Parts: sequence; structure tokens; C-alpha cells
Amino acid sequence: MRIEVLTTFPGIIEAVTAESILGRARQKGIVEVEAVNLRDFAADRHKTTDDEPFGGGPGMVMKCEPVFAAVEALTARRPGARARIVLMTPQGRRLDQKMVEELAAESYVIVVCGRYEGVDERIREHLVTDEISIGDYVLSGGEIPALVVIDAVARLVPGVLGDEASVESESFSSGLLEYPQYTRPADFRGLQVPEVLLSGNHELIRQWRRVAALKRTRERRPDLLEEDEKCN
Ligand code: 4FV
Repeated sequence: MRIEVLTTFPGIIEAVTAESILGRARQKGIVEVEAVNLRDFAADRHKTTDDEPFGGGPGMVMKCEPVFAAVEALTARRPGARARIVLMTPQGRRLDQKMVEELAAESYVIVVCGRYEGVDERIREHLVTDEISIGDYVLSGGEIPALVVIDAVARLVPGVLGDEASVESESFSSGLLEYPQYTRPADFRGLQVPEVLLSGNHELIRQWRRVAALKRTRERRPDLLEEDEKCN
């Protein structure tokens, strides 16, 4: 899988994607991540990527030309490769595990990181294939949302996680929140681990975990159960 990130702060993307699971996946060549500096596609010698909003108002808007020029140059490097052009924006489709699985099935994704008040509308209308929001709050840039998408997607790429089995049992993959987890010591300051988990009886453990996941989902995210019932 190849992910190119269009940003005016490539260092933010490089710093995070060089570490841990993502860093190893990049070293193993399982996932390619390239941070592309939008300024390199600005035509003027001041490398301007923003300008005042037509109609007035506060702040600046991300200009069309550098973004179109960058995406066209990047896709031209991979003739025949179909790219998903993803804009990170609070106005986008809310990111969820289903969407992460959809993106993880792609081979080539370009993520556009907005800055300032947002991007020129013609970028949304004529260039972008997907608009994604990570949540109903306003950040100073699209870089952190882009990293959320990259992390969530990359870990579904075969070979990135040590054992894929862990993905199946995770929250949302099963449509439920995850069951409570425990590890050594079995007794911490008198706080015990549920006996069944120390029993070695895998069928009993599986049942306990299912019941615990349902209970937690009913208490914290009943909306997921409706989803689940709707799907089943
Ligand atoms: C955001 C979000 C987000 C808005 C203006 C960047 C900022 C600036 N992106 N989910 N929430 N983006 O707040 O995706 O351009």
C-alpha cells in the first residue's frame, strides 16, 4: 500500500510515521508513506499556498493551484494506478472502522492536509474523491487527522501487525466494544483478575468475553448494538 501525504508540514508526518509499527512497516516495505511538501508545488517565489477569502472574512484559504499541481504530478508518477484522493476536513464523512477497512483495500491513497480556514471549494468539487472527518472539533491542520487515518489503515495491511488475529477481536471489528483485558499480576493491591480468565477453560473464557463485550457495549455504546441488529 502506498500513501502520499500532501502537507505544508511534512516533518509532522515523517516524525510520527517513522516510529513503532508504522516505522517497521515502512522499513519492511509493506506500507510506503511519503510526505510531500505542498510548497514545492507553489508557482511563486514565496511559495504561497494560501490567500484571503473572496467575499472577505477571517483567516486564509488554501489555494487551488499548488494542490492541483501536486496531485497531478504525484499521480503522473504512477500511470495506471487509481488513487483515492482524501481530504481531511470537519465537513467530511465520519471516519469509522468500516471506512478504514475500505481504504485498507486500496493500493494508492493521497491524503490532502488542509490548513488555515480550509481549502478552496474547487479542490473538493473537482479533485478530491473522499472527504473524511475524524470528529466534530476543529484542529489547526489536517496532519493529525491524516496520521489517524494512516495508523488505522496501515495496521490492517497484512504483515504490519505481528499477528493479524488481534485485529479480529478488536473493538468495532466485531461490531462490539472490546471485552476487559487483564495481565500479570493476578493480584494487584488486592484487586483480583476474574477467576474464569485463570481457568484455562477456553470455551468458558470465550463466553465470559462475549458477555462482557455485550455488557460494555450496551452500557457505553448502545448505538453500536442497533447497528449490529440492523446488520444481522
Ligand atoms: C479535521 C477534523 C480538522 C479544519 C481547518 C484543518 C482542520 C484546517 N480534519 N477531521 N476534525 N481540520 O479539524 O479532519 O484546515
